[in-house]
Order: sequence, then C-alpha cells, then structure tokens
Amino acid sequence: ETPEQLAAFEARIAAGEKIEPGDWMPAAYRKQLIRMISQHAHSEVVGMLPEGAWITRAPNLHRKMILIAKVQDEAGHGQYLYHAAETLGTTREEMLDALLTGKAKYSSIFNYPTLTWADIGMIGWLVDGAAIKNQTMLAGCSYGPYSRAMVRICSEETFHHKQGKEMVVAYAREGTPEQKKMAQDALDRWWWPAVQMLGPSDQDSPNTPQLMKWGIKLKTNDEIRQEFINEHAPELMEAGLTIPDPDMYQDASGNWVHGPIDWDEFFRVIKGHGQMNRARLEARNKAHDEGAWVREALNAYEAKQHGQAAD
Ligand code: BYC
Repeated sequence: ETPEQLAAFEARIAAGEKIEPGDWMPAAYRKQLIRMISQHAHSEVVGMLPEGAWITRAPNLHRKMILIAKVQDEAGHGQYLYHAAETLGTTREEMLDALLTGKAKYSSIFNYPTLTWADIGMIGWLVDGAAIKNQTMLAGCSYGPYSRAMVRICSEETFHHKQGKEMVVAYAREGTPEQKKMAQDALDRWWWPAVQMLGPSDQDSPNTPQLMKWGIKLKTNDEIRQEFINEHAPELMEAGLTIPDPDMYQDASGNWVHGPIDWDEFFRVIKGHGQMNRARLEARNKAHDEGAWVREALNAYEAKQHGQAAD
C-alpha cells in the first residue's frame, strides 16, 4: 500500500464516490467490512430463531402469515449480506465456520428468549426499529454492495417495524388486562437489550474512528442510540406503556435522555454468556448438519452439469 494509493482512495470517499468490488482498497478497509457485513449476516440468520419459535403458536392466521413472511425476509437479508461479504474475497464456508464454531459475533439482542407472543410484536417494534436507524445510516456507506443491500433491507424492515408497533399498540391500548400486562412485560424485558444492541458507548467503541474516517459508518453508536430513543420513547408512552428507565427525561433540546446502561451485561452477552447463546449456536449447528444432504446434492448436480462423475 503506497501513500499515493491511500490518498487517491480517501479522495474518492471524500468526493462521495462508492467503492466497488474490483477497486483498490486498503487491507484494513476490506477487513473491517468483512467483519461488519459477516456479523450482520449472522445476525439476520440467528435472528430467525427467536421469532421462528412462535410460528406454530401465532394467535390467528393473519398474524401467522405475517410472521412467516418476516422470518423468510430475514433469511433473504442473510443471503444478500453473505453475498456482499463474498465480493470482498471471503467465502461462505469461512463465514459459516466462524459462526458455527462460536468465533464470529452476531447481534447481542438475539441471545434473549421470546417468552410470550407479545415478544414477537416488541421485537418488530424495538429491534427492527433500532436496526432501521442503524441501517438507514449504513445505506449511505462508502462500499457499494453493502450500501445497496441496505436500501432493500431497510424497506422490508420498515414493514416489520410497522406490524410490530401495530400489534403492541393493539394489546396495550385496547387489549384485555392480561394483554396489557403481556405488552408491558415484553417492554420491560426488551427495552434495555434494544438500547444496547446499537453498540457500546462511543468511548468504548474501538472501531468507530476508523469506520467513520472511511465512510463506512456515518454516525456514532451514541448518535444512533439517541435517534432510536427519541423516536420510540414518546410512541411507547403514548401507547400507555411505561419505559423501564426511571431516570429518563426530555432535555431542553428535545432529546430523551436515558439513565445508566448496564454495559457489564452487554459485554457478558457478546462474550457468549447470555441466556440463549449456547442454545442459538446449537440450533444453527443442528440446522447446518441436517442440511448436509442438500449441499451434497448441489455438488453432485454441479459435477453432472460439467460432465464429471459424482462420487
Ligand atoms: N452485538 O467498536 P464497536 C436485524 C461488538 S440484525 C454483538 O462499537 P462497531 C434483525 C463489535 O462487533 C441487526 N457485538 O463496533 C435481524 C466489536 O467487536 P469486534 C444487526 C457487538 O462495528 C432479524 C465490539 O463490540 N445489525 O436487523 O464500530 C430480526 C466493539 O464495538 C454489538 C448489524 O449488524 C452487538 N449489538 O459498531 C430482526 C449492523 N455491538 O468485531 C432484526 C452492522 C458491538 O471488534 N453493524 N459489538 O470483535 C454495525 O453497524 C456495527 O458493527 C455496530 C457496532 C453498530 C453493531
């Protein structure tokens, strides 16, 4: 890497140009993107598990169809993102191996259990709501394939967000006392993990400076967190729900200021010690093992197409 190459690359980013797969890029830019995009892909795939667990228990056909479509969308997002990461020179096998052996990270949020049906609505409202804030920013990122994947993913997540909000508001405002209680209980359990999922606070975010320098991230974790809270806090309160943060208040500039975040819990979860980390990895490994015959069949078909004998 010469200083001239780096200067030309940074000038392209400063001019708002997208970097495309065959273009010259610093090794650290490539490495950061592979890290982020593969973690993002893993999050989409692992994120199917907590919601998928409720497909057979949806309260009616209408909500069941929506949930099936949502979980299927997450699989599609995983596909686009693995493809986007592959454009940087990594392989699907390498990425899956890192996930299945527990080396790769995926979003902390999916290490919490879905205990009631209201959790499905709360995930749509809060988790997709947080994801949209982060991904709308990433849609403007400097790497072309990632930025374009984000545009499509965000439009699908907007639908996920709306259905979650509609469901929780229906239970919280017009529901039976049991439904109201179920909605509040879901908020009590998902609020803080949703606030945490946007990443550690800026002073503990080692990757942010480099990512911002190269236009991969356009805002910091705390900035996105504030946007998420500013949108969701008033809407949750309007639905008659109580945010489990007794210290929260609105400051003179209109920001909803949150109380202390339990970062010890966050770091425990991302190190693999959350409630569901082990179960999530077991479920992904089981699905991978049970899909071995599909991969073998694909290889045999491919060999036949090329006139070779399959073994
Ligand atoms: N969980 O320096 P930092 C979805 C790690 S899924 C686990 O701030 P960065 C959906 C971080 O990786 C949405 N780990 O990192 C799917 C780093 O560790 P390494 C998923 C986390 O990259 C199904 C360390 O902590 N979205 O929408 O500057 C159903 C230090 O952090 C987390 C994405 O993946 C976390 N929450 O910023 C419904 C978006 N946060 O890698 C919905 C793409 C941080 O150095 N990713 N860590 O060992 C990003 O935008 C950024 O990577 C983050 C973190 C904002 C997440």
